[in-house]
Amino acid sequence: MKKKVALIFGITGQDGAYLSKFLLKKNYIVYGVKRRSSIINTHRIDDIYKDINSKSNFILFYGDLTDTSSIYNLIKKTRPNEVYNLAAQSHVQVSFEVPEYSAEVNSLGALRILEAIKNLNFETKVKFYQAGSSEMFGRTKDKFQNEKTSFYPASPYGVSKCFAHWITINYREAYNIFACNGILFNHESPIRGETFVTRKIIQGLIRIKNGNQKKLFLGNLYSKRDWGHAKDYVEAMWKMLQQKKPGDYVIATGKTFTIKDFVNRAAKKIGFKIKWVGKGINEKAINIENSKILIECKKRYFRPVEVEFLKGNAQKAKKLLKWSPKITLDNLIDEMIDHELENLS
Ligand code: NAP
Ligand code: G4F
Repeated sequence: MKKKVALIFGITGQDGAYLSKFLLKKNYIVYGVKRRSSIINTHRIDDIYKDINSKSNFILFYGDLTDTSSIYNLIKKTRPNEVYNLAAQSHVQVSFEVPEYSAEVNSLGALRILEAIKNLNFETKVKFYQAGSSEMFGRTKDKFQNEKTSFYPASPYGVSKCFAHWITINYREAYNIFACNGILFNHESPIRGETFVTRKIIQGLIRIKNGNQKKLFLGNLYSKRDWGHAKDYVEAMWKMLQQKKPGDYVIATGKTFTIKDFVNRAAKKIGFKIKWVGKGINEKAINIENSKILIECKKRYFRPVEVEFLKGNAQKAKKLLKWSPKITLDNLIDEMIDHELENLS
């Protein structure tokens, strides 16, 4: 049987790496789009090249979501059955500093891919996955967010993802493209970017434990996030594209925790006994064993507007995709700690 072909934008990112491995196991040919950078940026997928069985089905090309011709040429050249748009300026706080660039990549990038799929008009329909985000719910007051919850984005990133979401629906309805939006809640892993809060906390605490860092500086400790594992979430992306009809799906665990809860769990597992003192920007975590400050809050890590509360309801995915998360928050934290310790040794 002819192998299916997937083209992944954002292959060098966290989800790109997990999705590549997932699809290669399913016997796909995986083409990935990486952007040019001044240092090698493929560390998350380098292990695929070391695996002799995967190597020949895994090919990378240069391209960029800000470059229409590269997108068009790559889709034309690779003739994919499935296109996954995982590429983005994905950091919410950074999007306040580079709002125009964030919109250029996250909003217009999705449009450029859809335009290429529409104009190339291959005989075999190309299926399209758009990486949407729970950030689109932003300042919602709903206690659980599902596919019917109204968007109220609270950052240039969130707004840019709303455009991508709606343009995906628009191209599905206007041009009958098999296009799906995943509305994914936060998902983490040992290869999560180092400036996202979960990885930052675990890396920081382990460095302090080993005497390589003095303190960890954080921002808002009281926002709540619904954290899952990237490995579970890429499976949901694939499942969306295997359905008879295209649709939009919330992917979440349905559980929510504060940043402080996450710190407490991670600190305990790493072997710290901590107590919290002070309030607001002056709140600190103290290491009980030596009375030293372990964590402090810093103004620069607070956002101009915060998404205070995210908790997803993934009942639709459970029912139609037969998807539910397998990895718990505690298992995720254990895996992230083990990975960090392994890296150090
Ligand atoms: P990530 O680790 O930040 O990866 C983003 C990827 O996009 C990287 O490969 C990056 O390349 C690439 N990229 C950035 N700008 C690009 C451009 N102009 N042209 C081409 N590629 C570009 O993000 P992730 O956590 O894997 O998330 C994947 C997608 O899901 C993103 O769209 C994100 O916004 C969305 N999402 C993530 C979460 C989450 O919790 N992880 C939740 C909801 C939605 P470099 O490696 O060169 O930087
Ligand atoms: O880890 P974060 O930066 O993730 P955030 O903002 O929720 O965005 C991530 O998840 C979205 C899905 O909802 C994705 F679409 C997006 O691409 C990205 O993957 O921050 C989580 C929370 C925030 O409330 C933030 O204010 O942690 C708080 N926080 C507190 N101190 C911090 C810090 N966040 C970061 N990055 N760094 C801090 O020092």
